[in-house]
Amino acid sequence: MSENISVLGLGLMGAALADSLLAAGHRVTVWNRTADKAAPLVAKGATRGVTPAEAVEAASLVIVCVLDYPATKDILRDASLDGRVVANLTTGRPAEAREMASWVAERGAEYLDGGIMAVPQMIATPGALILYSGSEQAYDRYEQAFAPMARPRYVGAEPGMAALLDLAMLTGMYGQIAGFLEAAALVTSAKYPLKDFTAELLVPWLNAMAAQQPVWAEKIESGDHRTEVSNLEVNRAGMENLARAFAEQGVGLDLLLPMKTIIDRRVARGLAHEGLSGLIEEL
Ligand code: FVH
Repeated sequence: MSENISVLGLGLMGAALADSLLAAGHRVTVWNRTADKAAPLVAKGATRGVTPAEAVEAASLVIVCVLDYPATKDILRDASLDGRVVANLTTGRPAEAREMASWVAERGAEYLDGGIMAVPQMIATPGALILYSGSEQAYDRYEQAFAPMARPRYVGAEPGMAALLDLAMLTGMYGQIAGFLEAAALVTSAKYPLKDFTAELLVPWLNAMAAQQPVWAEKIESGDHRTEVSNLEVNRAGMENLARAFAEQGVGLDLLLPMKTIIDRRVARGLAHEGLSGLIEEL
């Protein structure tokens, strides 16, 4: 079903979102602070809103994707939101999403907050995901309309949940990047070909380790950190070994040292029999 959708914010991400909605046959109105960024979309059939208020007026679903939440509010302040659904796909904190949900509700609209798990080039491809939280009624109404941008997934009525899960996924990513960079520094210090190491050894190993994470999640939820794999004493010795080997190779272990500190602390507390999942109790 073709919908009237407005997209406010045509940076790299907003433009990709608007483009995917146009390609799916929706009637799209666009607005951007720097007006000329709308031109390529207008050439493809989008309508240009001269002001944010005019763009909002044109649609029942208003998608916002700008730099931050203060910019989102600036844009929407003079628009008549009454009876509309605002889907704010701007990246922010859970507290900002909750505050924005109240602000939008005061203006008579339903609110969805979104976390985009994709870069602009991934929009409209199978790997892209957008998390939504907030009004379930609004999500059900527009789930089909969201689909061309990225696979939509509703994560609950609490408006801050999409932002929180977005941050959690980024946290996992940063941890993985930290591990990769340390591994790469060690490998290059020995002049071993990094591309071979990465593709042939590291990636399969990380995939096998990642497959264990649902088991860890179960342990964390149950609070039972006993392990049949390797306890904290084994990991303490392993980390000690790692730290010494890095020092001998002349490579810093700065990105991983906080983990070693926490393992040492937990072992010193008499919890050497637990597995690594128990480290969560220290956070
Ligand atoms: N690009 C990415 O890979 C990430 C992926 C995950 C989600 N993010 C978030 O998406 C939001 C927009 O990011 P973007 O990539 O589109 O960023 P830019 O290309 O830099 O465009 C920024 C747009 O925001 C407009 N803008 C900034 N400040 C204001 C303001 N005060 N009032 C109105 N609009 C404003 C800007 O307008 P202009 O500079 O073109 O006039 C662009 O439309 C962001 O939350 C990412 O974290 C993207």
